[in-house]
Amino acid sequence: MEGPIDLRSDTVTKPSPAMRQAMANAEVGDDVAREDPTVNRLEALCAELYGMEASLIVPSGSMANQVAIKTWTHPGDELIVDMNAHCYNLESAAIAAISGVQVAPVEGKRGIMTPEQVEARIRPRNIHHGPSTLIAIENTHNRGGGSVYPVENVAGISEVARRHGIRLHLDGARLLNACVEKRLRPTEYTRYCDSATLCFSKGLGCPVGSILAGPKDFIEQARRWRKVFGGGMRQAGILAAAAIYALEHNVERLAEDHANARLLARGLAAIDTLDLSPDEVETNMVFFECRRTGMAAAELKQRMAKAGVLMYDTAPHRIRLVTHLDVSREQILEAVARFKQVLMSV
Ligand code: TLP
Repeated sequence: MEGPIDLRSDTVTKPSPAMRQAMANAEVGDDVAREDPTVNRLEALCAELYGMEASLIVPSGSMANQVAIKTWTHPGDELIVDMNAHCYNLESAAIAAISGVQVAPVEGKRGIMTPEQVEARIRPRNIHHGPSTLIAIENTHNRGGGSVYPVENVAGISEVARRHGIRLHLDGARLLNACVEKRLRPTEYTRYCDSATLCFSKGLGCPVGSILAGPKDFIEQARRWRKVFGGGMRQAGILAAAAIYALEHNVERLAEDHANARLLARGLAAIDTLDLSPDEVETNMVFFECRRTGMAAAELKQRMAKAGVLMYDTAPHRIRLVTHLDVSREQILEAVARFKQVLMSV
């Protein structure tokens, strides 16, 4: 087996020869002038996929979320999110730095908030408070363990949002993982949301690119903020071609990543000193606690790297492993075997 088994993230996937071919063949133009036919095709396709009026290509999932937050809010507003949300924890404090918005965090269960929890965080409209103007949910939820939002929760949160005149944004970086797992169309989630994202450079295997979808006038304003952020791209059709290729070829196969994650979780759960419940693995992420190995997560990560298995530590005793299209079932079994070797030699 060549090279390390890279389970750090599905962001590490590399474009396949066929995807590169699609990129090489892309018809391109200047997308800032809206003249790139392949970008225009991707944006139309994604608007349709999400059942929304329009969509906008951006370089990253972080930019998709932050452009959405900037477009929906004003400085001094409040955004209600789960306390472990990516947009709040892992986007370099952009909510504060770029939008001047304060976060009202909710303690969700595996990243999933209930409508009641969200409603309890909505500020009364008076001089002492910044208005709650936006709610953001994440599906699948990264730090929640790759958890899938139940449609009832999304519907309930949307009902609360509408009743209070608040917008609902969906960080759908991995929405297609949720859809493939639950056999749902994306619109069964997005119909409840005012805006939603999708990332192509995660499980879908593209080198760069995300999409932000929403109503036409929102996307027009978002297009301006994208330019302000420095995200206006020129011959981006090369990237859009990869995304179109991924939508055509790499969606259904996400089920293989989920099966591999379950296999990995069962293998790791059989190791006495690792704490995890395979039942909690819903999509392509596996988290475990390593306290009983006697090692901090950073040390275990280093030892495993030496043994040729890469992963991220996400807390002092917590490790995350992610399956994706560049790791095979065989490599998953090999990774479990290497965990056993490393932990037996401690
Ligand atoms: N997540 C990355 C890292 O930032 C942790 C990963 O390896 O999982 N939303 C969600 C739910 C994400 O998981 C990520 C990336 C993003 C947004 C941001 O996407 P990028 O990295 O393209 O800015």
